[in-house]
Amino acid sequence: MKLYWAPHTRAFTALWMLEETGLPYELVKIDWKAGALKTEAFRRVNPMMKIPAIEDGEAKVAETGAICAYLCERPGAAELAPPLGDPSRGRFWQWLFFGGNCIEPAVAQIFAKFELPSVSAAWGDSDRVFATLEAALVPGPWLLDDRFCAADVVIGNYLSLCVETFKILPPRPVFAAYIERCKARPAYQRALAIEEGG
Ligand SMILES: N[C@@H](CCC(=O)N[C@@H](CS)C(=O)NCC(=O)O)C(=O)O
Repeated sequence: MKLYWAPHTRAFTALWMLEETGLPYELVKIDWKAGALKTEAFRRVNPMMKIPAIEDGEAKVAETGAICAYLCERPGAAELAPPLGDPSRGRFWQWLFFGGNCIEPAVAQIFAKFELPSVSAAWGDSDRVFATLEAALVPGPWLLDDRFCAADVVIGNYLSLCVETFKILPPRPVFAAYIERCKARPAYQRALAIEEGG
C-alpha cells in the first residue's frame, strides 16, 4: 500500500487513519509545488491531481472519506467501522460523508464569506454544521459513543484544523475535549511525528 502524502495538508487524515489500522504502508512524499501531482503517473492514481491518494495493488483511491472507508475493509482494520448489520453503521457512514459534504463547504463559506439560502445549500450553513456536530459529540467520548471509528479520524482532524489551526470557530468545550481525546491516541501521535519529521 502506498500513501501519496505531503506534510501540512489534508493528507494528515489518511496518514492518521493508516496508523490506526496498523496496516503496512509506504509513504510517498509529494512535492506538489514542484508539479508532482500533475504527472501522467500521478493522474492515473488521482485524476483530480490532489492528495491524499492511495494505491493498494490494483486499487487506487482518492478523497479522504473514501480512503478511510476503503481502509476499514482491509483485513485487520475492521474494528474501525461497526460491523455489517449493526444499526450504528448508519451514523458511521453519515459522519464519514459529513466531512467532505458539509464541513468542507462550511469552511469555504467562512473563508470566502459568500451567502446562499440555507434551504438550498447542501450543508445548510456553517452555524448549522458545527451546532449539529457539537450536539452529536455531547454524549461522547466518540461520535458513536464508546466506539472509536474511522469517522472520528475524519471529523477529528477537521475539527482540529478549524479550531486550532485556522481558529475559525469560537471556543467550544465539547470540541476542545474531543480534539484532545483524538490527539491522545497513540496512532495520532505516530502520524504527528511523521508529519513533523516532514
Ligand atoms: N476532496 C479532497 C481534497 C484534497 C485536497 O484539496 N488536497 C490538497 C492539499 S490539502 C491538494 O492536493 N492540493 C494541491 C493541488 O490542488 O494542486 C479530499 O478530501 O481528499
